[in-house]
Amino acid sequence: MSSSNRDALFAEPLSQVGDFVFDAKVVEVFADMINRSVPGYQSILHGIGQWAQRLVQADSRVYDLGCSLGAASLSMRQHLNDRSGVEIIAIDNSTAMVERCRLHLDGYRSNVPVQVRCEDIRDSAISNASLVVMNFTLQFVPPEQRQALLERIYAGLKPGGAVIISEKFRAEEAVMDAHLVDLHHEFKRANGYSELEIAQKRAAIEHVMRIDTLSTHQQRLRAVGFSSPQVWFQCYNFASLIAIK
Ligand code: GEK
Repeated sequence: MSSSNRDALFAEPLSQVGDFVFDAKVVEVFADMINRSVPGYQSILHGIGQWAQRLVQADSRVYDLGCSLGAASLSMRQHLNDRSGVEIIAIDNSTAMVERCRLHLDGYRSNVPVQVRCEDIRDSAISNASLVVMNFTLQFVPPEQRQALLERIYAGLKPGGAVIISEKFRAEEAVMDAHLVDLHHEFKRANGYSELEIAQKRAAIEHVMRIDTLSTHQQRLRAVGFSSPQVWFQCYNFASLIAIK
């Protein structure tokens, strides 16, 4: 990776740390940022591909909501070459992300079509879906709007279809939560982030990324109709859940 694609957005002291936005500057460094910040990111992407291989039905749609540069779509596409009539719909509301995502996906050959849309996922139509993925996206939707979004996802899924939700989460117990947060910060330090970068990024993200506990996620999934939401991946305070309709 060239040094210009290395995430140094919070490396210098900022007089005022504004709210984090997914703009062109973030797009430039996004791959490095997410790999060095999210424990297990590559394992989750691989797992999403494996779930797609198991659960995606012929002649159905797959949604990648909050697709960023399309990493989850790419992983799923690699696992779906044998499936007929499948279309992936990748959606993000950052124009900078969507433009780069299209370029990124065009760089790989596949017989599975991917449509990239610039939309707010709270307004997106979801239908004939056999898999809906929100890989670290739901945490950016205002908490009071999360259930309505999941209701629409549930309604748009075919029987046997599934939703995958990966999130940073808050542990129920304060002491345990402090340990997990600290372990995550150790992970970031080990990946080369300074104390200043960790502190400034935390300040920038705290108003835009509002995290739930895992039991809140599971209760919400049950409330909209999913019967047995399951955590299939966890590393520190990052987890991925799957729920089948
Ligand atoms: C990956 N899934 O690499 N509508 C559409 N997009 C949104 C919305 C919204 N309401 N809110 C946030 N986003 C990706 C990583 S990043 C996670 C997902 C992170 C988009 C936002 O623009 C950004 O691209 C993405 O959700 C979140 O597998 O940066 O921590």
